[in-house]
Amino acid sequence: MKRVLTFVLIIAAACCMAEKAAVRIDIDGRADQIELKTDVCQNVAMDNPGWMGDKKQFYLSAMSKATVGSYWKEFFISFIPQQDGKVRLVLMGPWYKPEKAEKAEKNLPIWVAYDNLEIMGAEAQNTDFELESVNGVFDGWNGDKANMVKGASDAQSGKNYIKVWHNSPFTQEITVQKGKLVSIKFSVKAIGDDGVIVQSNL
Ligand SMILES: [Ca+2]
Repeated sequence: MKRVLTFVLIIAAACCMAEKAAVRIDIDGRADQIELKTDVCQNVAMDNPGWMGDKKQFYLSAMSKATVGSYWKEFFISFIPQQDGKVRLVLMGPWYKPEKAEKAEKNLPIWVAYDNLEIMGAEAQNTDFELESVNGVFDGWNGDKANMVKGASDAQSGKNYIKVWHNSPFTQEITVQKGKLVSIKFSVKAIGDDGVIVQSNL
């Protein structure tokens, strides 16, 4: 009976995952000890997260206020670095574990797609994911090649974008300046369970 119930719970969790898709972007300034202060955001709440403890002033975490659907939606975040240096931009999905999951169980994938980042006030590369480097990953980015979506008719801009989840992000180091506002406009949509693209915008 218990096995059957567990199976039912797993199926129930899998069916709901695409509906739980949300923006999760972190800005990590710990390596260069760059303090980060949040500024204006749209459709997203961003702060220095308490779970980062005594490093939280070097870290920002942004989550969308509502879930995102299978159509592209635009978001905006901005922050002010308090020192010169590099910060790591981390594009991922929300942390998720079903309420009834055992403590030892790992969090589960909620896949989210990102495209067409417009970054002002910082030096960044290939923010539309249209350029590929010699090692086969989108130029300027670190991430799993399997998370690259190429030649897609449903890209928000161009032909490429990325799909990521909490434990499989795409990241890039961007160069920032003390006191200079950094703003990032970007588009996000949900991807089906298991990272499968279920619906196009066309
Ligand atoms: Ca693109």
